[in-house]
Amino acid sequence: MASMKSPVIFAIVAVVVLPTLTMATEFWVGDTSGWTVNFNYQDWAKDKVFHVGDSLVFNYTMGFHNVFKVDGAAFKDCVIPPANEALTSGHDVIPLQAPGKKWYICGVGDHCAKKGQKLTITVNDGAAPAPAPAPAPTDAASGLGTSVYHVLMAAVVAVALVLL
Ligand SMILES: [Cu+2]
Repeated sequence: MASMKSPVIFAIVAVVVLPTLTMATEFWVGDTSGWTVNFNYQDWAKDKVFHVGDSLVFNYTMGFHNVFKVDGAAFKDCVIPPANEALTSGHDVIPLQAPGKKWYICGVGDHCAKKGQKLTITVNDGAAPAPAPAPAPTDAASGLGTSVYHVLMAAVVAVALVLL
Protein backbone atom coordinates (compact mmCIF):
# COMPACT_ATOMS: atom_id res chain seq x y z
CA MET A 1 0.00 0.00 0.00
CA ALA A 2 3.00 2.24 -0.42
CA SER A 3 1.34 3.63 -3.54
CA MET A 4 -1.42 5.14 -1.40
CA LYS A 5 0.95 7.41 0.35
CA SER A 6 2.26 9.70 -2.33
CA PRO A 7 -1.04 11.14 -3.58
CA VAL A 8 -2.10 11.78 -0.02
CA ILE A 9 1.17 13.44 0.75
CA PHE A 10 0.84 15.44 -2.44
CA ALA A 11 -2.64 16.54 -1.38
CA ILE A 12 -1.45 17.56 2.03
CA VAL A 13 1.47 19.48 0.55
CA ALA A 14 -0.89 21.20 -1.90
CA VAL A 15 -3.26 22.18 0.86
CA VAL A 16 -0.51 23.53 3.06
CA VAL A 17 1.67 25.18 0.42
CA LEU A 18 -0.85 26.73 -1.99
CA PRO A 19 -2.36 29.21 0.48
CA THR A 20 1.18 30.32 1.34
CA LEU A 21 2.01 30.95 -2.30
CA THR A 22 -1.14 32.96 -2.90
CA MET A 23 -0.11 35.32 -0.11
CA ALA A 24 2.47 36.90 -2.44
CA THR A 25 0.81 39.84 -4.13
CA GLU A 26 1.21 40.97 -7.72
CA PHE A 27 0.74 44.72 -7.81
CA TRP A 28 -0.38 46.05 -11.18
CA VAL A 29 1.24 49.46 -11.16
CA GLY A 30 -1.47 52.03 -11.84
CA ASP A 31 -4.10 49.30 -11.69
CA THR A 32 -6.12 49.42 -14.93
CA SER A 33 -4.38 52.63 -16.06
CA GLY A 34 -1.11 50.76 -16.19
CA TRP A 35 2.26 52.47 -16.56
CA THR A 36 1.58 55.76 -18.28
CA VAL A 37 1.95 59.53 -18.19
CA ASN A 38 -0.03 61.97 -16.08
CA PHE A 39 -0.88 59.46 -13.39
CA ASN A 40 -0.02 60.01 -9.74
CA TYR A 41 1.90 56.89 -8.79
CA GLN A 42 2.59 58.12 -5.29
CA ASP A 43 -1.14 58.35 -4.71
CA TRP A 44 -1.47 54.86 -6.12
CA ALA A 45 1.23 53.50 -3.81
CA LYS A 46 0.43 55.32 -0.62
CA ASP A 47 -2.19 52.96 0.76
CA LYS A 48 -0.38 49.78 -0.31
CA VAL A 49 1.98 47.64 1.71
CA PHE A 50 4.72 45.91 -0.25
CA HIS A 51 6.54 42.87 1.04
CA VAL A 52 9.54 40.87 -0.07
CA GLY A 53 8.14 38.15 -2.32
CA ASP A 54 5.53 40.42 -3.92
CA SER A 55 5.92 41.63 -7.50
CA LEU A 56 5.32 44.83 -9.41
CA VAL A 57 3.82 44.50 -12.88
CA PHE A 58 4.29 47.39 -15.29
CA ASN A 59 1.76 47.21 -18.11
CA TYR A 60 2.01 49.53 -21.11
CA THR A 61 2.07 49.48 -24.88
CA MET A 62 5.50 48.31 -25.93
CA GLY A 63 7.52 51.18 -27.40
CA PHE A 64 5.44 53.91 -25.77
CA HIS A 65 7.12 53.57 -22.37
CA ASN A 66 9.76 51.56 -20.59
CA VAL A 67 10.89 50.87 -17.03
CA PHE A 68 14.21 51.68 -15.40
CA LYS A 69 15.08 50.71 -11.86
CA VAL A 70 17.11 53.62 -10.51
CA ASP A 71 18.43 55.02 -7.26
CA GLY A 72 17.01 57.88 -5.23
CA ALA A 73 19.11 60.59 -6.88
CA ALA A 74 18.28 59.47 -10.42
CA PHE A 75 14.65 59.24 -9.40
CA LYS A 76 14.59 62.78 -8.08
CA ASP A 77 16.24 64.31 -11.15
CA CYS A 78 14.92 61.85 -13.73
CA VAL A 79 18.37 60.77 -14.84
CA ILE A 80 17.79 58.14 -17.51
CA PRO A 81 20.23 55.17 -17.33
CA PRO A 82 21.77 53.52 -20.42
CA ALA A 83 19.11 52.15 -22.74
CA ASN A 84 20.30 48.57 -22.31
CA GLU A 85 19.14 48.66 -18.69
CA ALA A 86 15.55 49.28 -19.66
CA LEU A 87 12.72 46.83 -19.34
CA THR A 88 10.71 47.13 -22.53
CA SER A 89 8.33 44.19 -22.83
CA GLY A 90 5.13 46.10 -22.07
CA HIS A 91 4.45 43.59 -19.30
CA ASP A 92 7.44 43.87 -17.04
CA VAL A 93 7.27 41.85 -13.86
CA ILE A 94 9.70 42.94 -11.15
CA PRO A 95 9.97 40.63 -8.12
CA LEU A 96 10.56 42.53 -4.90
CA GLN A 97 13.50 40.56 -3.58
CA ALA A 98 14.87 42.78 -0.85
CA PRO A 99 13.45 45.22 1.66
CA GLY A 100 14.03 48.95 1.38
CA LYS A 101 13.23 51.84 -0.93
CA LYS A 102 12.84 51.17 -4.65
CA TRP A 103 12.65 53.69 -7.46
CA TYR A 104 11.29 53.23 -10.98
CA ILE A 105 11.06 55.71 -13.83
CA CYS A 106 10.09 55.76 -17.48
CA GLY A 107 12.97 56.69 -19.76
CA VAL A 108 10.96 57.78 -22.78
CA GLY A 109 10.98 61.50 -23.64
CA ASP A 110 10.09 63.74 -20.70
CA HIS A 111 7.68 61.22 -19.18
CA CYS A 112 9.59 61.18 -15.91
CA ALA A 113 10.62 64.83 -15.72
CA LYS A 114 7.43 66.46 -16.93
CA LYS A 115 4.66 63.89 -16.85
CA GLY A 116 5.06 62.23 -13.51
CA GLN A 117 5.86 58.73 -14.78
CA LYS A 118 7.87 57.69 -11.72
CA LEU A 119 7.17 55.43 -8.82
CA THR A 120 8.87 54.96 -5.50
CA ILE A 121 7.88 52.36 -2.94
CA THR A 122 9.21 50.94 0.29
CA VAL A 123 9.41 47.17 0.49
CA ASN A 124 8.94 45.65 3.92
CA ASP A 125 10.70 42.59 5.15
CA GLY A 126 8.57 39.60 4.26
CA ALA A 127 8.55 38.33 7.81
CA ALA A 128 8.05 41.48 9.83
CA PRO A 129 4.68 43.17 9.39
CA ALA A 130 2.60 40.13 8.62
CA PRO A 131 -1.03 40.95 9.12
CA ALA A 132 -2.18 40.29 12.67
CA PRO A 133 -3.18 36.65 13.04
CA ALA A 134 -6.83 36.25 12.26
CA PRO A 135 -8.88 36.00 15.44
CA ALA A 136 -10.45 32.65 16.15
CA PRO A 137 -13.29 32.24 13.69
CA THR A 138 -16.12 33.03 16.01
CA ASP A 139 -18.04 35.45 13.81
CA ALA A 140 -20.00 34.28 10.81
CA ALA A 141 -17.81 35.84 8.13
CA SER A 142 -14.49 34.32 9.12
CA GLY A 143 -16.21 31.06 10.05
CA LEU A 144 -17.50 30.86 6.50
CA GLY A 145 -14.03 31.46 5.09
CA THR A 146 -12.63 28.71 7.25
CA SER A 147 -15.30 26.20 6.33
CA VAL A 148 -14.93 26.93 2.64
CA TYR A 149 -11.26 26.23 3.04
CA HIS A 150 -11.94 22.99 4.85
CA VAL A 151 -14.36 21.88 2.17
CA LEU A 152 -11.73 22.65 -0.44
CA MET A 153 -9.13 20.75 1.54
CA ALA A 154 -11.44 17.77 1.88
CA ALA A 155 -12.12 17.88 -1.87
CA VAL A 156 -8.43 17.88 -2.68
CA VAL A 157 -7.83 14.90 -0.44
CA ALA A 158 -10.87 13.12 -1.89
CA VAL A 159 -9.64 13.69 -5.44
CA ALA A 160 -6.24 12.35 -4.46
CA LEU A 161 -7.84 9.24 -3.01
CA VAL A 162 -10.00 8.68 -6.11
CA LEU A 163 -6.95 8.96 -8.34
CA LEU A 164 -5.35 5.99 -6.61
CU1 LIG B 1 6.72 56.73 -20.48
